[in-house]
Amino acid sequence: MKKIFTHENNPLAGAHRALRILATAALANKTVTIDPSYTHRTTNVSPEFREKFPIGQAPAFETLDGEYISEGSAIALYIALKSPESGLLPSDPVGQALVAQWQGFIDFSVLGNLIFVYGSLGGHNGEVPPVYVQKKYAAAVDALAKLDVLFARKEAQNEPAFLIGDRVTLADIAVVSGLVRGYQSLYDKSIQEKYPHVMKYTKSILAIPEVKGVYGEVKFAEVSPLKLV
Ligand SMILES: N[C@@H](CCC(=O)N[C@@H](CS)C(=O)NCC(=O)O)C(=O)O
Repeated sequence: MKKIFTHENNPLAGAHRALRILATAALANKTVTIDPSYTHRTTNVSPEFREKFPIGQAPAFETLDGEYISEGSAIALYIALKSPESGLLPSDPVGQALVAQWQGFIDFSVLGNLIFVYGSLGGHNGEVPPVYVQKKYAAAVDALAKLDVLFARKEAQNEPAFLIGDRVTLADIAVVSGLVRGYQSLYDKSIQEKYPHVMKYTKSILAIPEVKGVYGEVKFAEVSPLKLV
């Protein structure tokens, strides 16, 4: 039905953005294909690509009607909007604003920090003072801790373990896609044990058949390459 351009079709290489889109599509009952001709830093710097996608980043998404969308969160939103019957987007303004809230939270407070740390560990950020890398890591863990408090409270009050209302929404898919990126490495066993409620929530979303069909068995990290000080 529609296709994405992405270099992130390998979950081991940190495919959180593509996986968020594919899991949304699975729940929305829409077929989205990954364009195999995409080559990162070749395709996305070409004039033809830039004309369609001025941001020049992956993932990028082309609809069947020839519309072009960048940013993983915007692409997932589009797919959810095209499937109102899926319930992925709440119908009320507050619910829709909360989806934006959770997408922003995971993109900036979790992924922004995690990706900076991964980039620094991989030597991609130049000379970064270790104390600054630590600060970013601590911020990513702090975001996880906040989610843990939320899900502990929901459990104590017998509320459903979803971010919005009593069913899975795009907010859950977005947040879990970012958390998985953390659980694959920096959110290691010691952190998983310290924040069990958000871990349980993540596993429950990953167990939804459509989501599992996209993610398969997620491998949770045992030991982080960085210690929290
Ligand atoms: N906020 C964007 C970030 C996308 C992004 O940073 N993409 C990187 C690859 S992971 C990219 O395409 N960078 C351009 C390049 O490396 O040429 C999203 O969530 O989709």
